[in-house]
Amino acid sequence: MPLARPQPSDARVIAHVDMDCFYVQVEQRKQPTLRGHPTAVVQYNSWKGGGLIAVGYEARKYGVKRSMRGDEAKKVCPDIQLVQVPVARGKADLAVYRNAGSEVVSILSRKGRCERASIDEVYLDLTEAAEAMLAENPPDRLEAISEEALKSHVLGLHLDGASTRDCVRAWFLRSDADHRDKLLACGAIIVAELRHEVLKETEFTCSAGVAHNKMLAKLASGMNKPAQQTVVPLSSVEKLLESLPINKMKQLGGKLGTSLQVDLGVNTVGDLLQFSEEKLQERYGINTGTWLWNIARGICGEEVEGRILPKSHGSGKTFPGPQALKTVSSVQKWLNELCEELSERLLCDLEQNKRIARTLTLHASAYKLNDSESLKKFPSKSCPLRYGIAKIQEDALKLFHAGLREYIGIYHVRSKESKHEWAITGLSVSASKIVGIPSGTHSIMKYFHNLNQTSTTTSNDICTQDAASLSPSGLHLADPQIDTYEDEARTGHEMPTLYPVADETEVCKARGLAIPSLDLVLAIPNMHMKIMKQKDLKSGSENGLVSELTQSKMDFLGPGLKSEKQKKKIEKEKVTCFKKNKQPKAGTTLSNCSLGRNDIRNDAWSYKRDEIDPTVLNELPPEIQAEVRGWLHPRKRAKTVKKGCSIVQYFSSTADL
Ligand code: TTP
Repeated sequence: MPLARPQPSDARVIAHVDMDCFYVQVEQRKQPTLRGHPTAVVQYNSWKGGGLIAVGYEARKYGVKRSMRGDEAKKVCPDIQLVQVPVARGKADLAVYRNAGSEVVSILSRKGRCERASIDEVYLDLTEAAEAMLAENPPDRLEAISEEALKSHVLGLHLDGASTRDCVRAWFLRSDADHRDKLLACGAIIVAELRHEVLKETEFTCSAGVAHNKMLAKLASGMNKPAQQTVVPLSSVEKLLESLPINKMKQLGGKLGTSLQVDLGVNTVGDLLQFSEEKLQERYGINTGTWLWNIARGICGEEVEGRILPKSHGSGKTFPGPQALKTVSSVQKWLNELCEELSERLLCDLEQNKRIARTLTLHASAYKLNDSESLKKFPSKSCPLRYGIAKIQEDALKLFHAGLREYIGIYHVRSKESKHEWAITGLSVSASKIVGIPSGTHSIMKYFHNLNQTSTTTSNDICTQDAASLSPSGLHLADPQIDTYEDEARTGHEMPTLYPVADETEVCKARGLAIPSLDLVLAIPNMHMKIMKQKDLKSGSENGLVSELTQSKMDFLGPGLKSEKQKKKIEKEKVTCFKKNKQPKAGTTLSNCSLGRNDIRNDAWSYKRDEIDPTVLNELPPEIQAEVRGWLHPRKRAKTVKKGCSIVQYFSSTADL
């Protein structure tokens, strides 16, 4: 199906706001003596003066560029002040920049839906605010339009010999203007005001683009920098795109842009107009073809997502040249550092925003020594994220091993001679699929804190067993829990969840089960016992299961439950539970286990059934929903659970995929 075609007549007012040389401004605010001086921020790596990652506008005048190293920058601009990014754990610490970005976002989000697109840029949907202004206080009735708004660059404006300022003023005041232009004029006044507030409250300058869609707004915000804004009336779009080099368009800087140039001779966005939508679809697929056809006409239906918090958290480091990592232990050392930082940020997000992340991903860049195929990319790997520094570190290492096996091949990994066959030049861990914790689950906050304090002491849980099987000498090629990053979007579930992925999932992994709806396992503790029970009875290994579950559970719970007495109690409970269910049928209720009637007992804490987020259940097939609801509310249990539609089958059939 082609993408839904957005209407060019959509009279939306979208702004893209981008902080000017952001890291430099943050450093200049920290050290005001740097203001007005040519300044650049350099990476944490002093080789040749360090790589420049942000160059202030004063330094740009001398020809200093981001691609330079500090030494080179000093040659072209001897007065340049080089400031190193703050360092923590032997790597760049970007917290100060992230926090500064958040300050700006909180101001920009005052007038409409706000999407934080990166550390220093946001999209704003100002349609409602602009409509309201046009209805109540239109520009032609405004006594004075702010100086900042009058400095706007309005694309396609005819100057007619008058001063630019007068022409812009006339454009704002035109009473016969098209409704969409009037809305843009209101949007430009609002954005100028917001930028002024940002300057007043944070001392940061930013630039902006105001247009009818995200694509055009983004394009415009970079056209006049620093501290300026550019407006794109609909009538100027064709001319703007006509001569715009294809690689200036977001998403066309890479392979697609190169293919358009090489294969179709398309050099500007306007050149795309000569191709029919069918032709572009034939060549690049239905969605990409339609997207290209649309952008050639300045059409973009992408919504501004209401999201001021980051979509993911990441921590990474590069190891250029001789710093490349060549042993697993050196990789592990760095992974531990990166995971520690990631864990801190996750806990901070949890505490401040009550959000949890659900997917852990490892990315690495590498090269092979003595191998002609060394262009092969190190595959990114992901798995469900478990909270607690030690667990994140452990899982990240497993993901690394999984990636390494694929990168150099299992036999190479196993052979002793392969010791120095690879070198890692970059490592990063990220946490994504971040969701809010549903209200009414405050106890979870405490739970996470306890888990974090205790999990570092975990030493012999199921996960560790898996790590052994995943070690370079292991032969396990497939790990159902580990996905390639590319598959993440396809396999991920966006359901809210009550709990982080916990050790229970590791039990499933150890058993070779796929867990298609992990959230359900998490949202309804103990249900997994039933699932596992079914599987295990089939394979005739009940005892093994009980002990694995128990061990896993123990580690999940932390030292508070690690006394022998407590261990035995849990062991007994589980055995009782499973003995009572010797031949469980699909649909057997959890009340057969030693659970109370109104509270589902989890050994870490007790909670009310009402705390279970119903949206988790809504994601299941209807028959399964009925069954699960029956478990949660035994008296109201649906009588219509069909044979052959049990949760067990739902899981096991998918597990076979
Ligand atoms: P950008 O917005 O790309 O650039 P900038 O803000 O420095 O300058 P401009 O005014 O031209 O927008 O990047 C934002 C910040 O991200 C930048 O200040 C430093 C950081 N950054 C890196 O650390 N490495 C990079 O490769 C890039 C591109 C940016």
